[in-house]
Amino acid sequence: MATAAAHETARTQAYGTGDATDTTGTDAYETAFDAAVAADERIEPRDWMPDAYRSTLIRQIAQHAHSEIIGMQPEANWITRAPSLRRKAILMAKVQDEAGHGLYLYSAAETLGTSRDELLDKLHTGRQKYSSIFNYPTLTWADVGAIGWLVDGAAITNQVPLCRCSYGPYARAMVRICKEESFHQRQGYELLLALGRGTPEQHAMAQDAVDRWWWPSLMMFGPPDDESPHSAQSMAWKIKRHSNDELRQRFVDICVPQAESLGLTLPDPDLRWNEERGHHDFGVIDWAEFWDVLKGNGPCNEQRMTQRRRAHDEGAWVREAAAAYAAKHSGGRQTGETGETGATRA
Ligand code: BYC
Repeated sequence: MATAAAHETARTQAYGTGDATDTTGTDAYETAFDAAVAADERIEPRDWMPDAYRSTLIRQIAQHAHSEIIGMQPEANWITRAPSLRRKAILMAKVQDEAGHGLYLYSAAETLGTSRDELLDKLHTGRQKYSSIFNYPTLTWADVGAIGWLVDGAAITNQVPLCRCSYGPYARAMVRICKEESFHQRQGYELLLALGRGTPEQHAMAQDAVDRWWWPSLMMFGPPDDESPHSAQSMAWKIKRHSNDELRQRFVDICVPQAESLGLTLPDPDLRWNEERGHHDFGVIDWAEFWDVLKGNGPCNEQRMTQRRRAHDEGAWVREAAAAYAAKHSGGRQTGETGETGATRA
């Protein structure tokens, strides 16, 4: 690990002129970048960074942003049928939060030199992914609870370490997202607790939802470490702080006592405490199903993408109106024709 003083010298040499786009002296830039990562400092948008670091971040942040906005669909499915005004208000707030997370994340990706239009185009044309989890259907009201408890719980486990990601804008966006996800997780837990303590039918509905969401939630952490092409480099760059399998294990260990408190069982006959490892052993994940869902063959892939493209097309007038409004109020400071202001992309 570089000392802080060595890093400071390298950084001054590289960035001293303030012109990080200068292509001469790339070695010094690279040294400064490596030193900053080694010293656990944040890389900021104007800092020099390797092209592959930039493209890895764009890939991951875009996939994350897409997951947030596609993730609104399965839950929004239940807003009109929430069983009480209180539950409806909570669910609406949660779904709205997910839209907000998408906005923070698209903004973080834009600091890397891409645009939201470009990223959405890649999503709509299948060139970028979103999380596999949102290709499963929400069949009953209990699914809202299972998503909150398991899906948001998995998201928190994965995302808390991202608050320490080496790229500043992503790390900072994650702080607020994790706080909100924490609220989401608790509402799901509380919802399942109410159902679990309710009538036998309500308990059975909660159990059925957990049975269907458990394995897909474990898949959210990505493929096993030995089949994860990006993990090693992303961890070396401190984008990812833990491997997929480490986080998956952490999640299983968290969920087991919570399931007991809920009075629900996790659908895995191989799940048991391993004294030697200090962790729970768990059964084999169906990776063929995971890769199949990624290829577009999950139960809801087509429905999610059709709905996303339709929402985008139907929102065109909002984007146009916002662009016209921004142009009108820019007082000649911008032409408005590219639509490249925050206000133009509502
Ligand atoms: N689904 O080398 P790997 C949420 C892809 S929660 C789909 O391990 P990486 C929310 C991966 O992209 C969900 N694709 O990749 C919660 C790569 O494909 P490409 C979103 C997956 O990036 C509640 C290939 O498989 N969270 O937002 O090092 C309500 C090889 O994988 C999945 C995030 O995105 C998957 N489950 O690690 C609403 C968190 N897993 O790109 C919303 C940030 C892997 O080469 N992301 N792939 O074509 C991450 O932490 C990492 O990107 C991952 C994957 C751990 C997911």
